Amino acid sequence: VVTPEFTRGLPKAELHLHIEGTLEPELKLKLAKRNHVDIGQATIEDVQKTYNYHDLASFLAVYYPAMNVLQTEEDFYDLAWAYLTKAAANNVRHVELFFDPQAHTSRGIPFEVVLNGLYQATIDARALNVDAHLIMCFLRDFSKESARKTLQEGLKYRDKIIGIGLDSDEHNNPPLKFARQFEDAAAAGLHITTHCDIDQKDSIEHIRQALEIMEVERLDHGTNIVEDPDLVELAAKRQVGLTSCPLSNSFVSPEMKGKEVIDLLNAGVKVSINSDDPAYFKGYISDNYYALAQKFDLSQDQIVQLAKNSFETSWISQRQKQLYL
Ligand code: ES4
Ligand code: ZN
Repeated sequence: VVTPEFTRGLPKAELHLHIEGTLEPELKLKLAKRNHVDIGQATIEDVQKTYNYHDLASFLAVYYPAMNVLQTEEDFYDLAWAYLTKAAANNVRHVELFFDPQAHTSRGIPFEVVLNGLYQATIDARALNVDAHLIMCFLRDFSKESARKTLQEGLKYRDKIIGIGLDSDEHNNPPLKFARQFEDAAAAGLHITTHCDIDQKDSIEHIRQALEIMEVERLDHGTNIVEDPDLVELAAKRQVGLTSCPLSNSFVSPEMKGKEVIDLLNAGVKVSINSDDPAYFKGYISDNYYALAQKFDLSQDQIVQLAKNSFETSWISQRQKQLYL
């Protein structure tokens, strides 16, 4: 049987984690005080009371304003360090974490303040036996001109970034809007992935664009792909990684897309389990594995396969992968 101890002890990679989504109420209050930012909440209970969301838009409306407390390089370091110590405690050996530069540059925080703080934490994480890397995301509800400028900034720090992602509000913001920026990023040797959030208006069309036209290496969420057998076959053939996040899904879909995850496992698609925004969705990565195992009665073998998939679809070298597999 699958126990919480089993899901915690299993060596795993985390591939879908927004570092801003790891901001716990306690650190939020501490940084608000340190930076003299009035967030309108004084206690942990006050903060938690604002956590009302039932869809992507209502979640993002809580999520972005909270980032105002992040001001200095030290703040970004502290945020990432807090997550990385939790990752180590969950036996996460490898993490590729998302950050949203535009969520900070758009409110006057310099790009390098964000990057330097986060990057230093990834260096220091080696002491925790966690191999950590940064994926820079474009906010898809911002213009492609803004994404172009953000990519230009990011390329100044090419060696500190492993890849490019696409997140935020998907409604009327298809992956193809950023085809040019993804092409340029790939040409610079960056890996590429995109969110295809669950049950969006044009889920299948967005997944199709991402796989057939932009040739991304992973889909973040992406589990609606089961509605199109041809796309499932393509994802299996190309070994595309699908990064599913059960507890995040549970806020908008009671079955957490568990049936889809099992179908994808059975179809040979490299699906993995991740935590998305753990401070907001009530659980870190081991909790996500456990919640899914409980609800769908998964076997230890299925859990091990999901963890294997996380290493296989990670962006570490082939030689490094063999250490884990
Ligand atoms: C996100 Cl669940 C989700 N979807 C899209 N963008 C995001 N950013 C943080 N969490
Ligand atoms: Zn996400």
